[in-house]
Amino acid sequence: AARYHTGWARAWRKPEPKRRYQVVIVGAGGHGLATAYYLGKNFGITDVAILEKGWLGGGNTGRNTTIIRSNYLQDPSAAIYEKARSLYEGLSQDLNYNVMFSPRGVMMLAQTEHELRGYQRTVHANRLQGIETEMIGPREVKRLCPIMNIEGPRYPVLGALWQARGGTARHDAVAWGYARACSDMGMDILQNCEVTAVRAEGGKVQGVTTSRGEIDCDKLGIVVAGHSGVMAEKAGFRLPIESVALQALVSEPIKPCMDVVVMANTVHGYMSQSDKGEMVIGGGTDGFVNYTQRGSFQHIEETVRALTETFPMISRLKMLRQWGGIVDVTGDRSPILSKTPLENCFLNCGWGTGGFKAIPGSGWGFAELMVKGHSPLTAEFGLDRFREGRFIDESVAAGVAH
Ligand code: FAD
Ligand code: PYC
Repeated sequence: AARYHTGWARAWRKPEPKRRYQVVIVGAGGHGLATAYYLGKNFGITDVAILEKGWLGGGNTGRNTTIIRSNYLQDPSAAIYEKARSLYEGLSQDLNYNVMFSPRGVMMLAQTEHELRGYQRTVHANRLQGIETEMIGPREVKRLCPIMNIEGPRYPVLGALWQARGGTARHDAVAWGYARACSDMGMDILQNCEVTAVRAEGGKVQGVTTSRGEIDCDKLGIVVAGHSGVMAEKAGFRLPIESVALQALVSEPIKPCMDVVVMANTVHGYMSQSDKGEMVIGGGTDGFVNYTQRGSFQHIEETVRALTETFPMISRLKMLRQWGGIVDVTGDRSPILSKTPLENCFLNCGWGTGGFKAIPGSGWGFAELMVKGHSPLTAEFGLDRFREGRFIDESVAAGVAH
């Protein structure tokens, strides 16, 4: 009999937990795995365990709509998102794993005068930051995306913030590529391993208690996105974070009809087309704190209504699947990459609705922070900013999902 798809080597090992590691990372999403990868690649630290309560990439990393861009307003954000975007460009080669990075261009539609002025300001800021973005007019919008209705009915398209080098990547592949590379370096990825307590002595982290036993470590990195508040409580401190559901849906696959990513923040929806042909659609967060990986029904209706205005041709498409993720949102819509009140315990969270695009840059900077105690990429994103009122306001860049 023919033997198809048998005898494949595992992409990553399935080890038993050791009693002690130099570094333990909690959370095998993109950010946790990238942190581990750059600990190994940039600093030669490979005595690392990545603990995951479910399956790796099963959190927001495997649930997001994969938009990659770096058109943020403030300098510290532009620096980390652009570092990430530029690392994405070479990531398939770096990991020897096809992450299907597709720099197809991302446009954020301006449909009010206020939005137009906001994006013009972003373009000026991006120019000073060395990030290539531009304002384009309605005619160019229509040329780049012929299926769009630029005339209304409620809000005509006045222009768009365009980043030609933005795009998408395959979300699972990003997690899988980092995971394989970490495993190849000798790191242990421990799935079905939930951290239930953080152990400390004299204000210093000692290790964690998990569903697979006690694990000690010199340094602990907490990278659990929507569960950051829960984990922080276990470590003995509180976070200025709200966890809310953000959802997405995909249509039946159709022939290629759209080769750019479009975000329509005023009407509150965004869309791109996957390589399979499905229209990938998303909208805003639920307006209340929750931990469901579903999202509420009214958002599906609102989002689809918004997008049928912008793209009338999707009105006859069948929607195939809908899902949600729990995103960790801060008041200034910027992430937290920080030391914590517990010595040798570090925190990477608050990426909210926009952290997929940041994975390589975040991992790069957070690994440096964990090793050296500081990193130019993470310096402004400490927890202290909330005490000092030094916010990094990215509410415009966070855009459609808020
Ligand atoms: P996750 O991938 O969620 O990883 C955290 C992991 O921690 C999880 O696997 C979880 O199981 C694990 N964990 C939690 N608690 C414990 C515990 N106690 N013990 C062990 N493990 C634990 N971003 C963009 O840039 N572009 C987009 O287009 C975009 N679209 C989105 C659309 C949706 C519907 C959603 C939900 C999010 C979207 N995002 C987008 C945001 C992006 O997905 C997240 O910011 C990013 O994936 C966060 O990655 P992470 O690695 O921090 O988190
Ligand atoms: O950060 O670009 C983004 C995004 C779009 C939809 C959800 N997040």
